[in-house]
Amino acid sequence: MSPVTPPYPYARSTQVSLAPVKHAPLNWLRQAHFLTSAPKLALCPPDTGYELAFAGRSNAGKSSAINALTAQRQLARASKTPGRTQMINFFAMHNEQQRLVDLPGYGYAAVPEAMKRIWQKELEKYLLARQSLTGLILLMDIRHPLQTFDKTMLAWAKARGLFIHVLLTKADKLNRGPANTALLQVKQYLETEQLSFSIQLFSALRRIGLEELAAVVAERLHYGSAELDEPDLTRQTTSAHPSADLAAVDPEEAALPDKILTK
Ligand SMILES: Nc1nc2c(ncn2[C@@H]2O[C@H](COP(=O)(O)OP(=O)(O)O)[C@@H](O)[C@H]2O)c(=O)[nH]1
Ligand SMILES: [Mg+2]
Repeated sequence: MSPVTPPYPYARSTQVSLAPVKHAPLNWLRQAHFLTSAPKLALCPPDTGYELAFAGRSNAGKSSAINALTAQRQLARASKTPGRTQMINFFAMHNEQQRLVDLPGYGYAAVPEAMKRIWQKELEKYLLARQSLTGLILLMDIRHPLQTFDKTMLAWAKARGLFIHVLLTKADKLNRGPANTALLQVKQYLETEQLSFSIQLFSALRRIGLEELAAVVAERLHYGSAELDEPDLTRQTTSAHPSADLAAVDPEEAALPDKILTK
């Protein structure tokens, strides 16, 4: 991957024929809908297909990120209603073999300590045992990264060799300089820990890094693979440029944008 590129403002000049690639994953993600909630690993939906999990401490910006990513104001908010907060929430694409998972975070001590421990255990079980899990998106507030919860999640992901993509959220809260400094500091930590990862700045509010995140999600959920192909009404099929249509369904072509840093 290419070196650090400032996250904003966007000035991405691409060839015309690449435009559908840029937008296809975000269009596809609009299909996301609530599938089910599971209070424990044993009650998760069948462990088939592809799943990508979002984790972060409460207030890290997880709901906002999922809502921005799927262009739905309320999708992840629904999981905020009492009783659902401590559950694993599943959202499916049109094809239910492609799922996003909202993992419970911890924080505001509305939950007793013993309960938190039980939850921690379930989370660990999910991360270590779930076969359809293809990666972990770890969200951290750019102003307070690498808290205990984050390090625990990273350790579990590492134990399993799970793909890790880090979002430094609320990037709009910092100017470009400090934001990039934070990005490099976290990157350095992850390298020191010998994790295999990619990392990016993100802001749901300002839509910073949304396309980059969508590309990662699309890749992890095997978007566009023939095996999972179903009619997708949101996908552009009429293009004046023949190569554009090809590119829109070819995941190889939808390579990760250059604003993502990898190890
Ligand atoms: N400035 C800013 N605030 C954000 C952003 N994303 C989330 N927030 C705010 O951070 C708080 C927590 O967000 P939420 O998505 O509910 O976090 P969650 O607990 O991780 O699901 C809310 O007040 C959001 O409005 C962002 O990109 N920029
Ligand atoms: Mg939330």
